[in-house]
Amino acid sequence: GEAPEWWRDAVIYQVYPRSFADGDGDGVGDLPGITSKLDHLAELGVDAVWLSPFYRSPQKDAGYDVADYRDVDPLFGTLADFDELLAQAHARGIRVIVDLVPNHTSDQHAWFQAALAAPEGSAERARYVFREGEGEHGELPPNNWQSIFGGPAWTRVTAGPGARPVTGAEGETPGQWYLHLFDSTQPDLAWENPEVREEFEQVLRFWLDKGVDGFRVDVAHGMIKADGLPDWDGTVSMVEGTEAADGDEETDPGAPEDGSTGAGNSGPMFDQDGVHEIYRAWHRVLAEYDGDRALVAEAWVEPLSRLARYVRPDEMHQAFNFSFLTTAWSAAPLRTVIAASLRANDEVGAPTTWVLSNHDVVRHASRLGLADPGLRPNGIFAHDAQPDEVLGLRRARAASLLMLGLPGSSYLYQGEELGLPEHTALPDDVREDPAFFRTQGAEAGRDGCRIPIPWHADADGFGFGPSGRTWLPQPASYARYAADVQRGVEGSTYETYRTALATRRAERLGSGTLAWVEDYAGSADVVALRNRDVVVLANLGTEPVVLPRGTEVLVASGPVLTDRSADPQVRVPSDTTVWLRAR
Ligand code: TEU
Repeated sequence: GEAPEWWRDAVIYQVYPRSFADGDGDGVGDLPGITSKLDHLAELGVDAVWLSPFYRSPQKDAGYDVADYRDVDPLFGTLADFDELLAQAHARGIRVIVDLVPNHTSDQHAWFQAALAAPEGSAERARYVFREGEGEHGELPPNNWQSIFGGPAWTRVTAGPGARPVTGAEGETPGQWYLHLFDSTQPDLAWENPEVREEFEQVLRFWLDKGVDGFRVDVAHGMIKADGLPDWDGTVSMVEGTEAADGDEETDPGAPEDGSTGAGNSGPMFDQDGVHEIYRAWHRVLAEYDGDRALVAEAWVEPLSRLARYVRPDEMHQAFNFSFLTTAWSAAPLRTVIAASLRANDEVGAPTTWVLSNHDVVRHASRLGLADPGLRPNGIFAHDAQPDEVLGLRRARAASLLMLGLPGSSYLYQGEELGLPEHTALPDDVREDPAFFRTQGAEAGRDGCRIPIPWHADADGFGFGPSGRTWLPQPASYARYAADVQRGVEGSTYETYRTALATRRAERLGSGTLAWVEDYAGSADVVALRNRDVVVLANLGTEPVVLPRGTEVLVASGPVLTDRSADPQVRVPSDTTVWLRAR
């Protein structure tokens, strides 16, 4: 291709199709809606988009429950709509990455339906993880694993061919159990089975032949489970949080040198050595195609040196750095995690892949506005406190400008370029996330970060689509964040992102190298680094940082203060990041 290994320094924008733009007026976003907004993305200046799943699906987990990997769900359009989106994106120089969900299928997938129809021990059942139960009558699940959405990771079905989930009805004969690390409608595939491997290679080829530029691989640290499926007493639930989540301790000043934050999943269901063989095979499939197609791992693995195994030269190309996402808004831990990421990735020759928000976590504009300065690990999935919206936005812009100034690739989540906060007041009866229904926790569930995008402040549904309908209600405050009230307005969040992306490209920051700058501020609460000819300085302290006279500010995440003298002195306020011309 004309841009070799384009992904190394790319800015990639996550589109969550059901909430980006609605083309047909049913209140749910769709592929034609995305196509109609490609000019917004071109103007913003991103290199690529990653599309969350749009495949045929009963939508029990918003499309992460795939019933047919080779077709578009009618909710989102048709395969022809996809081809049009791809062509229109490519015409604008925007690459397209699609989501691959290999850990599990939908229970409506033809394979799972065939597995239920077939007897125990059949080839159809062997594509999934069916097991006999424990206890005298198999009445206990095969092991003690819990689902990430809460509750047991096993569901029992009736005995023999034509099985259905056991309901406890009269005359039912209970039989085997099947494994699901997520919802019971998301049965885990058996990746030891060569048939499963072959099928997914064909799925990769189907989309590669269409011309996609890569895949985001869902739960890339799942798939292979430890031999014998041993019991495990650790916590995997995304909503109950980890032990550290329960305490009120402040951010640990002695945070581990390896940058770990508690974001990693461990246990016999995650990060098993066997997954790497799968990625080596996929790497070879992608390498048969031109244009440097890429694989990005969604792997909640720590420490960063362990995560780097996913991006060895013959495996994936990128892996989201969730340790960075979960780091508190505090200078010392940020410096530590940045250094640890770059170190671990340099060792394998891979770029670090930064991200601050996605469709699974509380938007960073709200997360960083929580009173507790040391982000509780479960604050990324759910929170019960009311975030300070002004403080949150200020910090979010500062955090984003810090991220975009780092070498490597960065992912943006739709709406963060508008500064959107989380919807923290969704009524329970409109929520759709299965993670919420299984736990009924206050503010648990991920719907609040999946609200339809406000395009026009004055239109019904803030211009999400032609009918004004939106599948989730938007907070009234979204009028302030609509794209049309920010476009062309100096200092708006949108224009700040746009300037940052243009400057990042002009200065080639994505392919630069980092050197820490010690002398700029002398404050322990400042993160300052040099990348090529730019100094990135984030002030996380409470006092303004005064810059040497004559310093040229290239981009600022918020207003900077200048005195009235002839040779004005710039002061960088609290919770602000600036990019400066290095001298
Ligand atoms: O997410 C995997 C997932 O749930 C992690 O974010 C999880 O929360 C973490 O490992 C807990 O520590 C992916 C998708 O992004 C998500 O939307 C899906 O619900 C999930 O897989 C199932 O496909």
